[in-house]
Amino acid sequence: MKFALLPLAILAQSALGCALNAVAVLKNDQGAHGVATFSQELRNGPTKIHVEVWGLTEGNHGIHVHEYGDLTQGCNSTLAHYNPHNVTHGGPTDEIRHVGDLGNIYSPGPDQAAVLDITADLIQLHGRTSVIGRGMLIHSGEDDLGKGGSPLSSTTGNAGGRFLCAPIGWAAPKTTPQ
Ligand SMILES: *[C@@H]1O[C@H](CO)[C@@H](O)[C@H](O)[C@H]1NC(C)=O
Ligand SMILES: *[C@@H]1O[C@H](CO)[C@@H](O)[C@H](O)[C@H]1NC(C)=O
Ligand SMILES: [Cu+2]
Ligand SMILES: [Zn+2]
Repeated sequence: MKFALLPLAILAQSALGCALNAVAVLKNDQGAHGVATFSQELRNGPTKIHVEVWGLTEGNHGIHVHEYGDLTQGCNSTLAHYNPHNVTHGGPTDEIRHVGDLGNIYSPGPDQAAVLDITADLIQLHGRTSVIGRGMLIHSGEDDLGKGGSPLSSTTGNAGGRFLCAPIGWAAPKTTPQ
């Protein structure tokens, strides 16, 4: 009788929102700052990402998960876009893209919040390709989504300098509905 209740308990738990959560707190020497939050309900399911950043110049800025959360050389030591399947760079909805390719975040100007809400089906908090411990990165320029025709298009989207970065760490479960 006791064991029969177990699946019910698991169901009840997921109904209460047993998502895995992660966060990256972004900050740089030029006064730009923001937060990226990640939430994944189901293993192999999509991850909801919410980013809010201040201090970006007006326009689009490339945003990616990079391979490492290592900031010993600033954003440089996060190395390349997280790419466990060794494919070419793309946009966030392209079939061929890096796991870390999230496209661009649009800023209305440095004194206003730049906001991005994206549901990313390759970004995992569970399992072997989890982004936990990797690097969240926002660039000075726009990601051409692999279509810019420059030599860098197929690797970085030619998104310019590395402006803001932070490691992605575990965050506590949320107790309120999302
Ligand atoms: C990061 O790389 C850029 C471009 O190569 C370089 O200008 C900059 O000095 C590097 N920053 C650090 C902290 O190593
Ligand atoms: C990744 O792909 C490139 C180009 O297709 C290839 O040269 C390289 O050997 C591959 N790397 C790994 C680790 O498979
Ligand atoms: Cu990047
Ligand atoms: Zn990429």
